[in-house]
Amino acid sequence: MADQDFPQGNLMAGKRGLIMGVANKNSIAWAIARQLAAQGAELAFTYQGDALLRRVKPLAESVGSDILCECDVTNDDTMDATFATLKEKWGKIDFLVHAIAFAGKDQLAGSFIDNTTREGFKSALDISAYSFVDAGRRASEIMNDGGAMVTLTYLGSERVIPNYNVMGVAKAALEASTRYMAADLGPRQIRVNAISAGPIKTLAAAGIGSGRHMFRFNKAASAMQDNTDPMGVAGAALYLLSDLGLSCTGETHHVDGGFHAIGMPQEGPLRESMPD
Ligand code: NAD
Ligand code: 0WE
Repeated sequence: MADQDFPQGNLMAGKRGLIMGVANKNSIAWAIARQLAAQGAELAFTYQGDALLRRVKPLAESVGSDILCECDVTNDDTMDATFATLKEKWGKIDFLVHAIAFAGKDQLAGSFIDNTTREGFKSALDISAYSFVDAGRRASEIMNDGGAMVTLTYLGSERVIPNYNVMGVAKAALEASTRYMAADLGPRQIRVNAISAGPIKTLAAAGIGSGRHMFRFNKAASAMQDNTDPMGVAGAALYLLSDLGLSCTGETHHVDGGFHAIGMPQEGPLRESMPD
């Protein structure tokens, strides 16, 4: 049933959960879904709108999932319906994967101070940060004690990344929300963590102005001198969502080839990729 490229196991046997944020086969949420399915998890998926159903349906079917809910996180009716469906079909769930972010294109270029509008700020924070609080609360209401939640974040929350702008502010709010959620749900042994992934070629990373420069710079300046492999992100999600992750909560775990750990990169690779 599960994909060939992830070895089979039983770390998630008997666990059921919701995956939010698959758009296509390159989505980080899809790598996570395949990894969890390979370990015996039963999955349900949300998709953002009719346009994406065509892509998400075959993916869901390929891991044996028949629960597919349309869900726009800015629309309470679709959020209500998604969690009502899970309650009706399964009763209880064991985990939640949140891999959703959006800011208006006009908010992701040039000067942060000049280009960030009130509406742009509100919408980015609503879709990219509040949605985890909202989905997390709804999920917690039907989650078995001992369950877990994971969201995806990016270094732009901690450091300035050109053009990431209001998304960096949203990711800072998302990481702080992760800690507050962890505190609230800790007494029920529900763990809440974030994975801070390095740049990965997905729909959300496509078409960003400085894309080529960013991937080359990340490769050259990371400890491992390579770009981030979504398989590593999926492995981290498996750890955090399975019982391997016991006692780990409120954490932001970097999976970025060590980019975040480097203060100043070695001279060689950086100079070769960026000649004077
Ligand atoms: P992706 O485009 O495959 O996934 C983004 C998802 O967000 C899509 O499925 C889209 O439908 C969904 N989405 C956006 N607005 C929504 C809304 N209003 N309601 C419901 N869903 C909505 O790209 P991805 O890179 O896999 O992104 C997943 C997560 O990973 C995001 O939170 C992103 O910030 C994070 N992340 C990505 C990278 C990267 O370089 N690709 C690095 C670190 C973190
Ligand atoms: O979180 C992200 C991207 C999220 C994202 C992407 C888009 C593109 C299309 C949010 N909103 C939109 N809005 C759109 O209209 N990443 C971590 C990937 C990413 O995006 C960047 C990055 C990186 C890395 C944007 C600028 C600079 C670096």
